[in-house]
Amino acid sequence: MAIHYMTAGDSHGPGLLGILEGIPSGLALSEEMLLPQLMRRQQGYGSGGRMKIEKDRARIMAGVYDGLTTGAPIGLLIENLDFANWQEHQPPLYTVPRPGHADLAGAVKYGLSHTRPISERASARETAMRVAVGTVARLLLEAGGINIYSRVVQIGGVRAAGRPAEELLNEEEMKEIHERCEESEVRCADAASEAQMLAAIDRARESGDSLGGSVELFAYKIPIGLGTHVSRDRKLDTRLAAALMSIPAVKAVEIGIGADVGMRPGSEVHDQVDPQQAARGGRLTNRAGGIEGGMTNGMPVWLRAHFKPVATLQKTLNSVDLQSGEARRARYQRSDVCIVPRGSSVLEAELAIVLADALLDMFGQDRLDQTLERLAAHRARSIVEHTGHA
Ligand code: EPS
Repeated sequence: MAIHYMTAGDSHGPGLLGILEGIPSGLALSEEMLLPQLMRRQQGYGSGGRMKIEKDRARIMAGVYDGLTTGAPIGLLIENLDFANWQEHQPPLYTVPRPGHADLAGAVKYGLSHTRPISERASARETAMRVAVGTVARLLLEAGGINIYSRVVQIGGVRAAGRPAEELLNEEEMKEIHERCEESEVRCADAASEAQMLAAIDRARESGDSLGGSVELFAYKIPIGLGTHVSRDRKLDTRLAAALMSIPAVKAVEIGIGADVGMRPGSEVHDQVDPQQAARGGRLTNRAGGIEGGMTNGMPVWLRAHFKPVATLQKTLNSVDLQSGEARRARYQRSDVCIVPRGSSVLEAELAIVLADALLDMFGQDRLDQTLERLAAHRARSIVEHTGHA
């Protein structure tokens, strides 16, 4: 597969490191271009006090010359501003793991009598670097005319009203929905649902609880054939599910109508082909989420991801002291009540990485101008022009 990336860094350490390999030469890239997405990740109703401390900015350490990528690995660095606050008073060493977090299994696995090294690395702080890396992938996709959008569709028990994702075939309509989401503190396009979501987060905060929820992701102008049916690890579904499930707190991913496929007959699941609708990708419906047989089919790609509530609750849960083995309540210091609104920018970043990866697999990854030429030529061919060679 064409690109891969790795991060290093702890939540309260000096900073986060990222290395992204495989981006072609010739993509315009600057620190300013990474900022808007990093800022989006820091916003959202239900965020904790830490987001008032951090002002995420990624420094470009390698892989860019004269404002253009060189084809070499791109090195990024985000400083943790909170690091300075812990220099005199180190945070306490917690010995009681939080249910729902990596604390307990990590302490047992790595032989630790306290959870700090585990909670530092399992922290969602790492997602700041994912967004920086994902923004590079996103800029590459945008150079090919491919844009990514998202909307929050559920927070706790509140499900948003609005057009079902399978009907959102038109990018202009999606743009409007996305813009309304950008104005909303919970990234929900429907005003009545938004008010209910805000109230649900307030109630959770007042009762010392936390809330999860669901986000829908969309990508338009996707060429036919990204991914492949030939091998399990190269199928696009495999790569999307793995990438989104790797985000902390994501517990389920659906592609297209997802779990609903088991409830509808085949005639109401599969998207019939209509050659007259070539301009709309050849289909009138998009229940498959733009992916069939591990490949994109030319329709918009859409997915749904589900976040669990954050594991750090003011209303602490029953646990065990790692040093005494006695029953104890989990610790609480500060936390987000709901990360779903800002989690959408992390989902978008991982979606961008997978789509950029598959795009470069198919159209080459040496230099961007060649990649885009091949993409344009592919798009210009009709189905018969593509298939008529053999
Ligand atoms: C996190 C706990 C909180 C979050 C953090 C993830 O940090 P702290 O313990 O410093 O209050 O704010 O997320 C971020 C720092 C971030 O940048 O998103 C956790 O335990 O996962």
